[in-house]
Amino acid sequence: MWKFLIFIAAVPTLLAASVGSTGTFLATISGYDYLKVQASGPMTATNVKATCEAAGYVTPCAGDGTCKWSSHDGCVLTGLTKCTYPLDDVSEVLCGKRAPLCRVMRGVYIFMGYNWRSGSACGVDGGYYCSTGNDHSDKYALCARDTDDCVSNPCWFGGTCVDETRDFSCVCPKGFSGRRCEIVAFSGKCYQFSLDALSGSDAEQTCSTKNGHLADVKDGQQQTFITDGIAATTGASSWLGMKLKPVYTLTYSDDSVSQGPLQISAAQPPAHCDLCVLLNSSNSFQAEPTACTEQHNYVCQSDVESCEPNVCQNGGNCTSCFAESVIFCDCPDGFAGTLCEIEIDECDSNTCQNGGTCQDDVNSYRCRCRPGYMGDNCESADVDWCALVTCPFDWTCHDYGTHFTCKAPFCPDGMPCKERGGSFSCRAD
Ligand SMILES: [Ca+2]
Ligand SMILES: [Ca+2]
Repeated sequence: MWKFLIFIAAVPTLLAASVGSTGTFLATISGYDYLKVQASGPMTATNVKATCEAAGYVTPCAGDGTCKWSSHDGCVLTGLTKCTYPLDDVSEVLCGKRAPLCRVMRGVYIFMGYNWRSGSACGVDGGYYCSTGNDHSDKYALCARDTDDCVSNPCWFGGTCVDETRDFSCVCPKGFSGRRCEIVAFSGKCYQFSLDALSGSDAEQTCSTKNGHLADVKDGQQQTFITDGIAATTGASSWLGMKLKPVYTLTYSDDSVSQGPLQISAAQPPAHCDLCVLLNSSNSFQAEPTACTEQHNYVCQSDVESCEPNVCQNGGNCTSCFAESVIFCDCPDGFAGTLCEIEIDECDSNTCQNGGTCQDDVNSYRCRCRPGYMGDNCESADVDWCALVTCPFDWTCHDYGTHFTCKAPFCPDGMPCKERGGSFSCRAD
């Protein structure tokens, strides 16, 4: 038992070492971390590459795809740009200087393909740059690893972030959509919380190109939803689709006069003719009249409509918003996925116990139990009741799984013979 536990505990340590905790971190440049890793043997291109790969990293190419020394197999175009002095991209971020002037870069060699100076790597060494790697041993290899793009928690509303190469994607909860799960259906409307800040009129324009408009607030529930939504995403002040007309009449985006619950904060409105309405983050998201020329985040709103055609599979109910740029599929029980394309495997979670086999069905499962077990999940022992009792006279025992009865030929139909306190009688209950 202890050996088993110790083995399990050791695995994460070994894994961590092989997928990139070795070396010294140097800098992060456009989605890649750069590290220097101790090498052993002559600083050839082959050795630099082998050192990076053994540490679980990739081998960055010197320069971009047009660079003569990058046009070889074996390296990854990570975004370095300086072909002739390929270590300068890193040193400039690290030290603000070229590589020979940056102490941490001393002895660092970069892969140059297999044809530069007989397969050498290029390094900063002994006052030379590029120093010929074939003539030096046991220095450092420049390696790179894709950064974790999920570190900043880019997915909103509980979306799950998936790290990708220089990018991320979000798996959104049901009822949410968009690159960062920023589009939400609520009470017959769709809302999109913006990722950027624009002037009031530009924000209005952006919403209308998506066949929507800046969000109005027409009831208290909607106001709470929008305020909570902003707080859960950007947390930034956001434009609403309402205007304050002289003399302080609040109107909706269709120019009708507001009847809703939105109260403009008591703060004195600034003296502008053109006043937009902002939910101010620094004032508990109270509505405030603000010059439309200011740049703020915003919330777009669109009606929820049915889809034409229905692209949801397996009988899913399809709704769309923002001119069908967003599709929501409401899946029947037992189905999942953006388009209800996944038939959920109810056997996935080891539902059948005691070695029972599971058969998946639509929104259900069945367990086939091994001999000696019973129950929906084979969770209970199948007691052989008839082996435990002796029925009196020539009555026969019937095992019903959870109970037994002794049946006598002379009990009337529907009245089995039952035991109570050691004596038997025909009873209907
Ligand atoms: Ca990444
Ligand atoms: Ca199923």
